Amino acid sequence: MHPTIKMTITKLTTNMKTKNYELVASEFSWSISANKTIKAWGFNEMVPGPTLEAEKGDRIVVKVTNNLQEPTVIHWHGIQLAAGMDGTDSVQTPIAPGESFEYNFIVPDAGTFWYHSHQNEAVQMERGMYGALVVKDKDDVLTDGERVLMIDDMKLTSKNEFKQGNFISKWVERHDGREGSTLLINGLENNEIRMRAGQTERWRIINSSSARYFRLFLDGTPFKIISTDGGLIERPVEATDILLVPGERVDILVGPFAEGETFSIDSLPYNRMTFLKSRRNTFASVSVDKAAPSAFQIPKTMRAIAPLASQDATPNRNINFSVGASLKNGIDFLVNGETHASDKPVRIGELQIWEVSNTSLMDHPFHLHGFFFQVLEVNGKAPEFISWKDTVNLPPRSKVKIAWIPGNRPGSWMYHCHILEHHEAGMMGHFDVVGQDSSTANSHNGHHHQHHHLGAHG
Ligand SMILES: [Cu+2]
Repeated sequence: MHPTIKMTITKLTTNMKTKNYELVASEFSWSISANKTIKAWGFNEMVPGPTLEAEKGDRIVVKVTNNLQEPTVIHWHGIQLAAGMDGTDSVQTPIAPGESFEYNFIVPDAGTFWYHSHQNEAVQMERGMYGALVVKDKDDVLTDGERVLMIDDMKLTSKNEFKQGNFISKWVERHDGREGSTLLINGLENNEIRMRAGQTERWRIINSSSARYFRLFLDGTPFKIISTDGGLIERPVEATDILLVPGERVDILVGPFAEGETFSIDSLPYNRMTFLKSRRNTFASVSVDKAAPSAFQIPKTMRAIAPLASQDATPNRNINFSVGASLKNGIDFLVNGETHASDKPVRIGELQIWEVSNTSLMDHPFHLHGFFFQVLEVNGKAPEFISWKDTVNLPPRSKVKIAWIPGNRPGSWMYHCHILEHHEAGMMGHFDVVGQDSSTANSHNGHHHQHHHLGAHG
């Protein structure tokens, strides 16, 4: 072995720590504002659940106990882990009421990730079954403070209940995804954030809503984008608004401000071609207290990201998201013309160039489990900056080309629309990551089909 390689391995092993966590899923009362209490479902009686923290390279062991009345399973959104730990009903038996399951994995990347229910999602996540997972790195940007902001909305009755409503509102929910007028940041309505003057903070923003497209706007105050789904980008990018689709994350630098300044955290209208019209909404307010010293430092280049392929690379797979009429359901949400589609396997180490087309007339957030990709182009146009992603928006009638390389983590994986109602209605594809022996692929595919029908999708 080459001496420098050996040294690196030794260093990684000695620095690695194990972080132990316990999450208990249950129903509990949660106050979203002074006189609004809901029957939430969540972790450790909090909405969101506790923020789990680790350093890049650490091992995380999380014992999840299910005290709900129905099975659940926990997905670690954005973590490049082994297939068996991905937390879907394709790779594990859901955790039955009263049972526990221990998730055990290494977090190989620094960034803003999250965990959430991947079972009966449109109900379990709507009620609060999510939390943040923050992975830090010693080479991170040095700021004066960090916050995690988890965006959500809830559709509640006048009695603060989660009723689905009549036939028409059910149909609208199936079509649009469930959006509600109760707007939450970190489980609270009209959340008030206080900053110190003269300081610059890192905000890790996670869109954990069922279907809402959150177009972040700080009253016109410019901010700097420094990180996306898969961690730091190359250089900070200044912006006054950014779209976060369900499942997506962005980290921004905010400040410095002068004492006494105030502004709101808004979502600007975004027309995703739904029945319900999008409006500008206020989610929270920020006020600036007296000054505190700043240690903020940022390098010109935060990290280098090598492109996996050129923009004109030829796709080796085409995937189509569409919506079709259905006698049984009125409307079906399809991948390659099927609900809960089976897609071909991919081989470890083989560059994937996927063209994902959306032939429907509405937007869909495409999420790939377990691996990061780079967006090469959207409708023939390269993105503004290179970044690592696990979730990307597919605008209506669009073609999005992505590149990624399957790492050495064989097993069952999936991609799907992150509008939970669309996912549940079938807008997903299963595929296997396989080694050189193609016989593995066939046996895994058979397993998929069987498992899919046993699962809780139907
Ligand atoms: Cu969708």
